[in-house]
Parts: sequence; C-alpha cells; structure tokens
Amino acid sequence: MLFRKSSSRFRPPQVPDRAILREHRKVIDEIGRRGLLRGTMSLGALTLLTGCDVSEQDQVQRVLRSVSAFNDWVQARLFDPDKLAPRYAASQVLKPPRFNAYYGIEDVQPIDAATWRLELAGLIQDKRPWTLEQIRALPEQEEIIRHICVEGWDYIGQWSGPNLRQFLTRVGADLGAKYVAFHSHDDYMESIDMASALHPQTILATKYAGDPIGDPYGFPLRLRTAVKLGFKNPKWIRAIEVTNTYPGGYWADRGFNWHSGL
Ligand SMILES: Nc1nc2c(c(=O)[nH]1)N[C@H]1C(S)=C(S)[C@@H](COP(=O)(O)O)O[C@H]1N2
Ligand SMILES: [Mo]
Repeated sequence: MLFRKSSSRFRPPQVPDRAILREHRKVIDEIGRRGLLRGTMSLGALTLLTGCDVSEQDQVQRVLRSVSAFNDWVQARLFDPDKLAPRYAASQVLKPPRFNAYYGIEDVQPIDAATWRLELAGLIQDKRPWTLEQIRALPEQEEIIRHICVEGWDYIGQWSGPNLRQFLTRVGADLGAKYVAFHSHDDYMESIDMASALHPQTILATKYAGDPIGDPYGFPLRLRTAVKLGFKNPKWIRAIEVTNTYPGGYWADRGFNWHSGL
C-alpha cells in the first residue's frame, strides 16, 4: 500500500482526524468542484491520504495538487485523443532518475539479465519467451517525456526501447482485446487499456538516457507510456498478458482509479 514503504513518510491508514479534514477542506472542495478528482482517486484513497498526520500536511497538499495538475493535462487533451504528450529536450533530463516503488530503494532485488525471460500470456499467437538479447535487437524508440507520480512529484526522463504496438503486432497479440497486463518480479501488476498500449508513445524501455536502465528503475525491462500516471508504468517486467478479463492492478486494487491517464 501507499503507506507500507519501509522509509514511509506516511503513518499507517487510520480514521481521519476531523481537524485535518477541515484543514484540507479548501483544496479538496476546489478539486471536487472542478471534477478533477473524479478521474484519478476514489474517495476512499483521498480519505486515507487525509489521514496523514499534521506534520505531513504539505505532502497531502502536494499529492492533491499533482493529481489536479495531471487531470488538467488530461482534460486539455480529451478533445484530441491522437495528440501526442509533450516531448522535451535532452538537456532537461533528470540524471539519475527519481526512484519510487511501494517499498524503499534498499529493498530492490536486482534481476539477472542472463536468466531473465519475457513471458507472454493470454491472447497472443506466438508465446515463445524472449531473451534480453532478442529484445535489444528490436528497433528502438526514444521518448523524452514527463513522469508524474500521484505522490506529488514529477521529472523529465529519457527512455528508449521497442515500441509496444510494434511488439504486440509482431507476436500476434489480439489488438482488439481490452487489456494488456504487466506482471513484475516484485509482485507488482498493473494493466492498461489496449488504446493506451497502442499509443505511439508507449514503449518497452530498456534504456534510460542512452544507458541500460539501472536496477532500481526497472532493469532489464519496464513499461514507459506517456499517457498514464507513474504507477501505471511497471518496472522489472517478467510477463505481458493480453486479455479481455479486467486484470485490476496494484494501485487500482487500493482505491486509485484504474484508468489514471488519457
Ligand atoms: N514493479 C513495480 N513497478 C512500479 C512500481 C513498483 O512499486 N513496482 N512503482 C510505480 C510508481 S508509483 C512510480 S511513480 C514509478 C517510478 O518509476 P522510477 O523509479 O523509474 O521513477 O514506478 C512505478 N512502477
Ligand atoms: Mo507513483
């Protein structure tokens, strides 16, 4: 859960304090009035966030503001779904990237590239697993895009690797299916809608800023899509599954909106 990080800035979830709810009433009301939260966070998740203690109020405000900023960005593009997300200059890229996971960086378990395989499951014709060498031999696409985390921070990153649409096409995935689910080595699972999987800025990233992605950031393979919030970009992928059965996801199962993106 959001609150289970080993180096957690949050207390465990608890009944929100009325005074704290009052403190945040203004920003919550503002977001509610503009219908901004609707797309990203359930009332349950918001209630948990407002359960943070008084010293963490800045953090709560940052979370709410980032959700609101992201939703503004989403709304601005709703009328033109084919529009690409903004791309940035290489000089703006954060090096190294900023780490996040539902646990601390010291608990990251590095993956052995030699034994790693990408498994394929579900509505895919050719389910032969892929080695890292085979993945690296595919044409690469680079995206310099903004990564936005609902915890209230963002950075511009430079990711490259095979385009997901091309990969799915090549392995004979049913592109008319509803969902693409990504299973990770750390028990994380997130899934996205097929339209987002096929978006031109959705890639299977093997590199960050031109070098193989570092262990904490998802080595050897992570999803990077410009049309979803940070948590919909699974790291350390071990399997890709195409399915018509709603797969849910790590954060969706904990109250965040499953779509969380365009
Ligand atoms: N496997 C896995 N992927 C994950 C997570 C995780 O805990 N496990 N955290 C997500 C969240 S909340 C964010 S913000 C990004 C952070 O990616 P970064 O460390 O490369 O910045 O990874 C996402 N992908
Ligand atoms: Mo995140």
